[in-house]
This record gives sequence, structure tokens and C-alpha cells, in this order.
Amino acid sequence: HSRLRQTPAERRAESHPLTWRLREDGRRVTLDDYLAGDGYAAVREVLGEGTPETVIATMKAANVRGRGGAGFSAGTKWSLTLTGDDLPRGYLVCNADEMEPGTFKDRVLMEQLPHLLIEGMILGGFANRSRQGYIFLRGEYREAARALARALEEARDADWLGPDIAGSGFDFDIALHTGAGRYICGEETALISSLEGHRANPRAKPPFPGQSGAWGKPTVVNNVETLCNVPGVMRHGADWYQALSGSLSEDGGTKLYGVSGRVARPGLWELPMGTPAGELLERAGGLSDGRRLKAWLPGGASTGFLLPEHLSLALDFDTIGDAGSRLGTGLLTVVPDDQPMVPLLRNLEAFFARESCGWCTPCRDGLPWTVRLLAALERGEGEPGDVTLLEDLARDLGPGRTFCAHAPGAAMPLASALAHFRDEFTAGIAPSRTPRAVGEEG
Ligand code: L3W
Repeated sequence: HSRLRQTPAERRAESHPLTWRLREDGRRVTLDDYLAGDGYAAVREVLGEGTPETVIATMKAANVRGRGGAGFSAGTKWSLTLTGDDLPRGYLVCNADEMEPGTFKDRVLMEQLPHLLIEGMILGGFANRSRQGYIFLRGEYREAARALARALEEARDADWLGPDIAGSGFDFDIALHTGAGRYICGEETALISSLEGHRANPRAKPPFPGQSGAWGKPTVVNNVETLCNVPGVMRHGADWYQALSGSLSEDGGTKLYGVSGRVARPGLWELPMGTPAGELLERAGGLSDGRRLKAWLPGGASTGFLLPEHLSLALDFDTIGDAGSRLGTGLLTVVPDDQPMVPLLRNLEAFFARESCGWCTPCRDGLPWTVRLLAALERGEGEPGDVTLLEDLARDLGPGRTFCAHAPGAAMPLASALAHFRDEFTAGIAPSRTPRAVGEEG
């Protein structure tokens, strides 16, 4: 699954800024190879001639949107740290806690091209007037941990990290912090709590981490892929970045898209932002063994199901948002026509229930409740009213009722599956059952 399907011949520096340096054999690109391919040129230029203000202005002009799933403007996020006199301002944190189901894009970047991330973090640290960066890495990503640790060592030895980087007077270093493999640690405020050594409970926003984050200091949290976009933007400018997506999308750049599920060639592709979903599915060889497409998730489990008729849509944040779902991480999961929805949803909601931190009541109690109802429907032992109850739960778990996006994320596939495939849920109601009494559950 976790492989880039484009060959080196298909990847060019001008059109594949994230992946053109990747080796055919999948081994890590060393510092020497990275330097031979224009590596750290953006750091040298920006630290020599730029200021935090110019870097942030370029990020805003390029319209780099966060690749962790929410699509928030990275330049706007960075501009939060421009105000205030205390120096250094705080921390730059790379969110490398990649655990969204079906998502494996950051892993490929970290295992094979860790210097691109380090370069992006140096630029982000400079823009946010930070001296210390952290990579918060998913605990199970052991290969990525090895590749990053080795690359950090190489960068330090060559003075790309540490005091007075490239003779610029800017000091910056990066610490690698591995998590304990909990999905909630990828939520930025829970991640900060975990980094500080506390339980990974999310905090209410505002204040946004950019205002007050780790140890009370301004803290910018960016996804791996977002940070990997920065060196290209700084080297070639906002117009170049916008041109990468051409007329396909208002958002600039390329995107690491992926496909998993019952397709002939699951994997990863770097394509212009706004590539139509159908084109991506074609690259993945279509559904395997003559199956037909029933539904698809655009970017991880915390997005809403779309249908075959939506395959013509551009895979960008606004287009997928307008269709009632979310681009999320941009790695599609396809559902074939022979896959029943109720067990699929039971499995997804069991994941979300297990990964809830338990801090907010709707999430702690509501998610296991959905799992019990779905399991009863799956066994054909549902009761009249269960489907309506699931619809109520999907609404009650939605935005605005919890500290973080975990429960609203879990509600999205549920609400959309109920909307598109309600009959499959009602089919699980046992004919002879009477409605269950209040307080009684499946
Ligand atoms: C300054 C404002 N900053 C928002 C910042 C905020 C955060 C970012 C997005 O993630 C996504 C969801 C799933 N001034 C700001 C501001 N910010 N308003 O912008 O914030 P938000 O609240 O829209 O979303 P979020 O809670 O950060 C939700 C995805 O995350 N997801 C899981 C993804 C998992 C992975 C993975 O494993 N690699 O990515 C779960 O829900 O798609 O769209 O930084 O501070 N006014």
C-alpha cells in the first residue's frame, strides 16, 4: 500500500516538488543526494535575504492550505506569531502522528525524504521566530523514526541545524518525540498536552496554539506534507506554486493522493491539487475483480461518503466540502458494491470509540452507543427506532458539542451512510421486535 506508484521517469522537479527526489528502490535520500538535488537551497536563500514577514507573505500569496485534513491557510496560521516582542516566540511542531485510517502519505515522505521535512521546518521556525522544533511522530512508525533520527544527525553535523545555521545568525534545532500510538494525539491541542507530558486531552480553542500552545508559548502545529511544501514555495515563489494546480483548483500546489480498498493498484500519487477523483481511481486501476463502485471516502475515516456520481469532482478542499464531505487527508477509501455498509460502519465507529480520550461526554458515551446499535443491526437484532436513534446520535455528535473534532469526525461517515444507504440499516431491524425501553441498549 504505502508506495509511490509513479516511476522516477514520471516525476519531474518542476511538476512533482514533493516526490521528484525519491529513489526507485524506496531507500532514504541521504544528505549528499538531497544537496545534489537543490536541497537546503531555500534555507540558504531565506536565511540570507528573507525576514519572517517576507516568508509569511509568500506563504499567504501561494495559498498553501494545511494538508493534515482541515485545509486552513498555513500563512494565516503562521502570522499569529508575528505579534509580540518576546524572543524566541515559541515552538514549531510537526504533526507526524499519522493515524487516519487509509492514510500513509506522511510516512512515505518521512521514511524516504526526511531532509525535505527538516528543510521545511527550518523555514517554518525562522518565519515563526522559534528556536526549537519538535517532530511528534506516531509510535508505530519505527522506520520513519530511524530515517528521521539519521537525517537530523546528518543535518546537525553539516550545520543545517544548531547554532548559526549557514552563517545566518539563526539558531534552530529539532527534537524527535515519538508518541504512544493514539489517534487523539494527532489533534493539535491533545498533541501539545502529550508533548508536555500530560494526558492527551484536547483543549478548547481559542486560544489557538499559535497564540498559546506548548508550555504556554506560541506554538505552530503543521502537518508533515504541509511543511514539505514550504521549501518549494520559498525557492520558486507563489506564482510557481499556484501554477502547479493550473485551472484545476484555486488552491495551489500538488497533493499526495492515495487510494486504498478493493482496487487493482492501491498506492500513492503526487498530482496537481484539484485532480478529479475519477482520474485518481483510474490510476489505481479501478476496482478489482470486476467489482463496481458503491461509495468512497475522500480522505480518511472522518469524512463523509460520496457516491460514484461524485467521481467527476475536483479533489480540493472547497469542492469536496461543497459536496457535503471533506477532502481530509486526500487518500481515498473505496467501497465496492458487494460490501455491506452496516459492518463497515460498525468497524469504523469501533475505531473512533476506542480512540476517544473520554474527556467529553457525548464522545465518550455516544460513540460506544453507536457501536452497540450498529452491532445489533448487523446481527439482524435491531429494534424499531434504532435507525432514527443512530441519526439523532450522528447529529448530537456533530460540530460544536465537544472540545475537538474527534466526535464530529466520527459522525460524518455515519450521517452520510445513513443518508445514502438507509435501507441497509433498516434491514437489520428484527421483524418481531418491539421498541426498546428508555435506557435499554442493543
Ligand atoms: C488561527 C483561527 N488558527 C483554525 C487552525 C487550528 C488548526 C487548523 C485547523 O483538524 C481535521 C479534519 C479531519 N486562527 C483558526 C486557526 N485555526 N482557526 O487551523 O483547525 P480546525 O479546527 O479546522 O481543524 P483541526 O481540529 O485541526 C480537523 C482531520 O483533521 N482529522 C484527522 C486527520 C488525521 C491525519 C493523519 O493521521 N495524518 O491528518 C480528523 O478529524 O480531516 O478536517 O491548526 O489551530 N481563526
